[in-house]
Amino acid sequence: MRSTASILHLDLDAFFASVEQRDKPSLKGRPVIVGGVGARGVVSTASYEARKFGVHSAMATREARWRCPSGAFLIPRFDAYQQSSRVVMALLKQLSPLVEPLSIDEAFVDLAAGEDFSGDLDQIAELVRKLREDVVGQTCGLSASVGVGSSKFMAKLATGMAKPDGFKVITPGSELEIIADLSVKAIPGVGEATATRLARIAVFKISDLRKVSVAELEREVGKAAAESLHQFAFAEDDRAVQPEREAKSISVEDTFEQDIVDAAELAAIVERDAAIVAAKLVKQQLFAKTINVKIRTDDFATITRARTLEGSTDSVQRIAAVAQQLVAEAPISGGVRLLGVGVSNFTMAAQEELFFLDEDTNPVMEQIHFAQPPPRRRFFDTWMPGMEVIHEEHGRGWVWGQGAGRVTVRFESRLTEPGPIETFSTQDPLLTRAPLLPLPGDDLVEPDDLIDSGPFAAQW
Ligand code: TTP
Ligand code: MG
Repeated sequence: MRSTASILHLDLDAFFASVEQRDKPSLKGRPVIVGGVGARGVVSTASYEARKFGVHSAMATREARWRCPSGAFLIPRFDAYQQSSRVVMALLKQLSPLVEPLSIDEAFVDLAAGEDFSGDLDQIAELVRKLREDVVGQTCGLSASVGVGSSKFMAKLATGMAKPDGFKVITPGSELEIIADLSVKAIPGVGEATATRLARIAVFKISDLRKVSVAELEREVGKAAAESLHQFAFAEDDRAVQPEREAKSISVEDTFEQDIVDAAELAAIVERDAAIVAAKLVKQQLFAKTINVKIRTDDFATITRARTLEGSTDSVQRIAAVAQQLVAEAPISGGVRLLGVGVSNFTMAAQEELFFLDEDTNPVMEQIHFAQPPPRRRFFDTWMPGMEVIHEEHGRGWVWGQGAGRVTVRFESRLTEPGPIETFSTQDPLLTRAPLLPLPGDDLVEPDDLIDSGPFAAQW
């Protein structure tokens, strides 16, 4: 913990859903659910309006439809999310060279490394006000919640308290009191499994943790975890903000002569790939935070799934375990034609993961491309709800739904008022996919941030 509130944490509000509401004016103020729309789809996120119906990330889309039948269910548009993410990250880099992205919509900033930072609370409030205003302006309307505190732990906690669309500083000196009554699950890396073990020794709140000895904790959670739990309980957290070295990735992939269906065989291939990737990391003296897999199924859908760790690693076992889990959870019904393992989000020092007890609970980012439909498939399979399209006569719009050879499009965009709905044949030659509209903040993004290096780059 530092003496000033110099660590800032930013997280965009209902990110994917907010981008959709921004780009589809008729969805403003309405429940929007972004995610897989197929029978086995999973919700990526829900707008705050949809959350009132109990819909949340990682819920089966089927259940979400049942809970919120009036919701708009849309597939993710990763290129649009990545565009806005880059703009926000560029704004953060204006505050300080030390920016550590945690996921597509979340980052830490070490304000003390920026110019003229005094730690004065009025100065911080003004800086954050301007930042949040710039996020709205440069992304055409997205809102960010921001937390500031004396450590990463405090800053992220503050963001949680500020959500949605808010700002909160945990003032230096108030840390111990603020966290005392929180559940131990507020501590970074503590999930259900650790919480259950702690409950066995009557530790539920952070203040309970302070009363037990490290020795007693050790018996429940092991040595490394016990020590850091104890430190977090006293708000001791000196973790540095670690900027990414470069926006790069390392990956390896194979295409198989015959589709593979056997899960054990897939797991073995993943392990071999993980070893290759880990060796490259070691050679370059890098550690990766994000592990991803790429799978092409027998129907030519390409699925990429990624998970970001609490820490960073170059361990074969760790990479293999996460990648195997990602493959095991992927919606593969038939055989697998191509399989790849990749890592990205590099740091130069290992950031030790504090808790291995828990299952990996960080969100999985999933992207399914239908860009290469198999020749047998008919053209209309590529019209998915939410896609942006252009009709030569009606202009820009987005796919509302399709079925029985018809596709329904609502003609509106970020630049228009809510617009009318028209229906066409799915084979209408005047209807095509639309390119992204530019954002004011595109100019802030350094060309280097756009370099596409390897098959997994530009994932989000
Ligand atoms: P979050 O920041 O966790 O969620 P959010 O931005 O939608 O909502 P809020 O922060 O206001 O609570 O995740 C950022 C994006 O990452 C989210 O919009 C969609 C994606 N995501 C997934 O794809 N799967 C998941 O399980 C989660 C949690 C997020
Ligand atoms: Mg968010």
